[in-house]
Amino acid sequence: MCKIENIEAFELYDSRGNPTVAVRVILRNGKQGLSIVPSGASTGKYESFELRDGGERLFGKGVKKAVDAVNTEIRHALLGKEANRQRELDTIMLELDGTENKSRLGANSILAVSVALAKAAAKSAGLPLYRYLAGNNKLSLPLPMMNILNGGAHAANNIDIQEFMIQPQNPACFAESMEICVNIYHTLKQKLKKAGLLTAVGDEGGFAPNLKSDEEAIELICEAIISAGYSTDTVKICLDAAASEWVTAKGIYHRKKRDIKMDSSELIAMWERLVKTYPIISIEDGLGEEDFEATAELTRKIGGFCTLVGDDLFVTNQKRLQKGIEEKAANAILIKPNQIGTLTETLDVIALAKQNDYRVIVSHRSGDTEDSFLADLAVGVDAGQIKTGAPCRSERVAKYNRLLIIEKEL
Ligand code: 2PG
Ligand code: MG
Repeated sequence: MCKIENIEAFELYDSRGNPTVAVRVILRNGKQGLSIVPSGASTGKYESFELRDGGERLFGKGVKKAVDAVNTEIRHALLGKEANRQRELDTIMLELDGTENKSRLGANSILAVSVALAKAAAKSAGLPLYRYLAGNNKLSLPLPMMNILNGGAHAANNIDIQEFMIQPQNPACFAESMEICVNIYHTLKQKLKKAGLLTAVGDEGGFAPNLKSDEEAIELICEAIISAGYSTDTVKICLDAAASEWVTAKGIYHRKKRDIKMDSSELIAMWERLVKTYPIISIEDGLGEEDFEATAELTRKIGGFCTLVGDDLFVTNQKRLQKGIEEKAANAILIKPNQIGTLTETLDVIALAKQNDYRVIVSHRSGDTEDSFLADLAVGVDAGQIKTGAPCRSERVAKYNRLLIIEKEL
């Protein structure tokens, strides 16, 4: 029906100008799927392996080896197979790689093939991608967590917290969420300008000014919400601390840009204070990726009313999420397909999260591409939430625009 005629990989570039893997899958019936994979900056230690060339070319970041892996071994193993047998094909690639973390063939090559297969198979079935991914399950448009102020590893400013996001509560539809967030984004820009602060943007399209403190960023956003005509009851704040970037030893944190040293209990106390002071409803990676214990403690303390998201903590990995479930660490998981490396494993970890009442947030990477696969994934798995940057920089807006188009179709 939809036998694979050819698979071709090549090198393209991501939003930071770094090389990345693109794969085109061509079926015998002429249908095609193209996937371009993203890449992180504040990557988790337990993510699957991103294969890069090293050496001098393109600062060592070339992906010719990953491209070769697709064009030789992977292609050879998959040609002639049915593209809609996603689990079977992903398993073939996993076995072919043969390592725990995909370090032989690279999670970047494997994921590009995995997603391109789904795209081609969806076309072959005459279905929009989100519908193909959903099967018979429910579809829904997600609530955005929109990152409008960047710090940490995503900006060269003096802010340690990586992401300051806004999220409308109970919007009528996705288009309304967009409108609200866009109004606040532009209002924040005007505010920064007026205050003589920089309005240049960071890697995810949020503004990246130097401020007196990380808390000032929260205050500015609250003011922007109100100046834009909304209230902090209807638009809330979400943070991604990416605290693994701050870890210097077990339980010891150094917020380098501000030169503030803390231990886990001081950090927990800081988050408790912030959620009591500001309209913050979600904190991602509030503690380091090794610190399940402290994350569980934070969850005990504020998890009843605050979403606590594991990103570097879980790395879209079933085993790590299972550990989190057992230890009651966090109550939500960030889903980044390239942290794990196949679509099948991504869908499996989402299923595990849902079975255990963990909230699901589908996420981009700080180095992303025009590929809007993520939008279809969020709708197709009924994720509930998506995090894909500011309404600025086309690699971010591509996902939001795709969601607007899907909403029209539905
Ligand atoms: C994160 C992500 C995406 P990166 O930490 O959640 O926002 O950043 O892709 O750099 O890991
Ligand atoms: Mg994160």
